[in-house]
Amino acid sequence: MDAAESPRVDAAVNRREFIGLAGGAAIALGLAGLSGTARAAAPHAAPALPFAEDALEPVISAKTLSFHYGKHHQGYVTALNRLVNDTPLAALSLEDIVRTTAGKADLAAVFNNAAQVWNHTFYWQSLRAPGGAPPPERLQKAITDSFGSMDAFRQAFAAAATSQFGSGWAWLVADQNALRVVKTGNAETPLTQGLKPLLVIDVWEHAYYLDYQNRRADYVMAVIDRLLNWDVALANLG
Ligand code: MN3
Repeated sequence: MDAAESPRVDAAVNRREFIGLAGGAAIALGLAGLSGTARAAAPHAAPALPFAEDALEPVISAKTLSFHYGKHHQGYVTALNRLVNDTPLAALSLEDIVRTTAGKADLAAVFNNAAQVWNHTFYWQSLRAPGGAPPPERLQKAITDSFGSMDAFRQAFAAAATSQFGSGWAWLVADQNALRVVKTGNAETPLTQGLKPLLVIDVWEHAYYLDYQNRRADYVMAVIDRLLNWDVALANLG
């Protein structure tokens, strides 16, 4: 345990007396892909990748996958477990930690690590081995109803992913009955914004720098055109 961090988190949590946690814990997950892992309490773990480390080549190399999953994702898991250990937050599921700590300055370290664990697990599930098959018909209709055409969606998603300044994420989300593209900075996640995430692209430099260096747009277009897991998006849409 990190002696410098845990007492501070513990004190912040105790001051709050966990008002509102019962409500947070009662929120249904609603996401097909994350239901098992996101509902488990500490110690948290990075779920196994849904594909082999070389399965996304040549769009994303095995070397990138190895570092991204094995070092970055795992690093957030390790930090999160250290931060919540011996605090009341240890009893909460990953998703409830994200919801409970969002927007609270004194719990920013917990939020950042918990949300990054959640976002990365969601990112792996958003991807599949290079393909190019169009979305299932129902999802295609939802996309064209909201964006006008598949190509307009593609352009909107790419624009969000390439225009996010600095580190962050580009998301396809369901907002009530419409689909939207949104971008979030650092660890921020639409999970806490009343939106239902369907797909995400990680645009932190660690996601593409070994393969694309500064060419984020090339990485983004390759992911959009070849790696998006439409079946998972449809399952998340529900
Ligand atoms: Mn990442």
